[in-house]
Amino acid sequence: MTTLIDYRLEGQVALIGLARPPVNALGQPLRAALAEAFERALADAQVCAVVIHGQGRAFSAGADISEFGSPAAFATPDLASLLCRLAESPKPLVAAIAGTALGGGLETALACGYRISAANATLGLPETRIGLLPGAGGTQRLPRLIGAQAALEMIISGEPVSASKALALGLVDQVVAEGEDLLAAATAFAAARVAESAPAQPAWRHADPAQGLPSQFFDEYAATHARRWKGQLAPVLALQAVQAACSGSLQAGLAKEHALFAQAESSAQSTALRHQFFAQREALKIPGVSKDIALRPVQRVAVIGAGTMGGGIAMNFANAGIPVTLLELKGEALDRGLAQIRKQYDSSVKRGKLTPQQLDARMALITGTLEYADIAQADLVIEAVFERLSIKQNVFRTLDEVCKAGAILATNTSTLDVDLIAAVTRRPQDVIGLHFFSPANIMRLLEVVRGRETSAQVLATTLDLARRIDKIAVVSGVCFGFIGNRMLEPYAREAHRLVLEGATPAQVDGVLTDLGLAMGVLSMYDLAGIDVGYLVRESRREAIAHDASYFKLADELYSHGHYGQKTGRGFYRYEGRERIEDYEVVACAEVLAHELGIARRAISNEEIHDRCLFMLINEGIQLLDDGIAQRSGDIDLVWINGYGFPAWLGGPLHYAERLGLGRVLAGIEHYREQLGGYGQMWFEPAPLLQRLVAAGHARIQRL
Ligand code: T1G
Repeated sequence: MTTLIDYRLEGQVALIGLARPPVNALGQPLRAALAEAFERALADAQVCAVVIHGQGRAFSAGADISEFGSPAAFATPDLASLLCRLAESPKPLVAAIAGTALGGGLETALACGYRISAANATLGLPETRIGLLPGAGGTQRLPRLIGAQAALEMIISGEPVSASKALALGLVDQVVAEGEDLLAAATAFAAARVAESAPAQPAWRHADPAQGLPSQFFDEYAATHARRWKGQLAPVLALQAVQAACSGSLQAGLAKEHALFAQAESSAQSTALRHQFFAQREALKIPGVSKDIALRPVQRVAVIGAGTMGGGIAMNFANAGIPVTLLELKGEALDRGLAQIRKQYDSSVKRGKLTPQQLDARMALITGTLEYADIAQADLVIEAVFERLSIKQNVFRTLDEVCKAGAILATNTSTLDVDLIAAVTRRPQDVIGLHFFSPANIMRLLEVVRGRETSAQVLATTLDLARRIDKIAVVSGVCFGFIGNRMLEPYAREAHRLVLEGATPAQVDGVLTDLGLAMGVLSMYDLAGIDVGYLVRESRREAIAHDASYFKLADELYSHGHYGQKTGRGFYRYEGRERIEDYEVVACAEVLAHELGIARRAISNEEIHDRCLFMLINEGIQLLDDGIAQRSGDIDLVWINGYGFPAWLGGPLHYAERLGLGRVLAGIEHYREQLGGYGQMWFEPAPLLQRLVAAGHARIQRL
């Protein structure tokens, strides 16, 4: 028997333990070992029942995602066929689920006649999150076990359910209380089935999974969710698979599932989403920093500044059960900040996202103060005051005086130089940037900005803390705008300039939202505030003074007090939440273009796509070459989780690889020639892009 399976007998029951750390991913070697152990149990006359369980922290996290896109994914024994073999077992099979049973892991449990779960286990079919659908019988067996509607919800949402919910659904037969021995309970359950001559496979509870559902159920479900699925393939295919479970035999349904799964697995969307899955885990690996490095304990946090950002940041810690002290200079600002936090929690309660008890518990974790002395014992302090260097430096001088030795001092700056902030303290090794994205309690992205002197321990501690508060952390070096906002500059420059050259804001934004972005960049400026953009530009006017023509329209809107949604007018007019094209903006662009000597013309959607996206991509490649970003996947994560870039395109750099790096370079060189002086000034291909194309590389990497 291989080391991948722990096989032993308990009386007449064979125990098959999946033992492939860390999560019993069902790669080909584990599949083969499971098949061998199963056949051994079947052949042993002494064995009357079988329990399958997982060693370590998971029953099984499903198929080995790294196999997809290669023949290994379907290498014999493929999971679907193996599970059909298990499902035909003449001896009762019991799945003993501890930790997590996800994807093919849950499908393995579904192929067993019975399922016993630990009370704190979670069970789910998250395949749509990586552009797939359950491909080993889940879309056929789950509906027959819990009904088509409940099965569809689990499969389309990808959301795991708790053991108690699974029991209520009929997904598991028994839940074993915490502290009780799951394996012993499962073994006893199996022996009891034998004693009562129970069938190896009980009859399906929902032999007709759609019974009781309206005839148009699936069409109505698709119509209801079409907008949210915008452009995504996996949910559509998953729905077709579940529909097949309601209109034919299990065998026919399995064949249909297999065909749909093959379509999903070979799709560019699934490739992109699987890239994102691994990129999220790679981002936490820091070259030169051991994953076993000792971390500093972070049990108490303080936030300086109770404004929108400070309040949102504080909520992250309360949500994770970490006490947080919110410090302000003035009482009314503090009261306003605390009231805003409570208001946000209240709305979560109204939406059913939070219970009143949870609201009270979270508010109890947030303490307001006007005294720096009250944060002297904090393990981590996050500064979130006005975005001006001198103001932040004063705060850090105070923190340096007040805070205990070893406290981590973080700045939430979005553009300022973290090294200049660290330099005013006597402990630059304890200073780091933690750039939260607004709204800070919602957006999952956290740019962790590593200063020149930030210690490895401080960096590793903040990355671990990011995980605790459910943020997707990406490490950035120090430069203007770090990774996200630095790439936003050229991307937004092209959008603004294109409006001067003849496109309308709606046309520019439409190209970007048609690609899948959550918002077009001009709508995004209207949301963030044209005044905010203006003030950031003002803070670095000398850096862009040589040609700020592209922002003249935004400056003009600012001068008229048109700040965007907050004033009801910006690049668009706003009536309530409705965004309406404003032809006065176009007229203003015409006047400015004339003054700037910019010839106006009809602009194609292709030109908008190429200029905005290629400049975004080019800056990302430059960031990689500069060492500000560690790897291209990090850059993709920033734009997916901070700027609404479609995850099913994998992020801007993964998208560039799909377009072809040669096409991106050719496009940049084309506009460099086509756009005269403006093109010469701004369409400078990143040297790394040129080197990658010259060397024939299809993947973006440092050379
Ligand atoms: N395949 C390959 N590697 C996996 C994996 C998987 N399914 N799950 C985790 N890993 C690796 C991960 O990359 C990391 O590696 C390490 O394990 C620890 O993971 C046929 C088609 C289970 C909740 O989508 O959600 O089944 O970085 O850091 O935070 O129908 O892992 O250490 O080198 O995430 O404790 C469906 C994916 C697959 C579940 C644990 N299953 N995994 O979280 O640890 S498709 C999933 C997770 C499928 C079938 C279909 C989480 C977790 P490294 P981790 P964690």
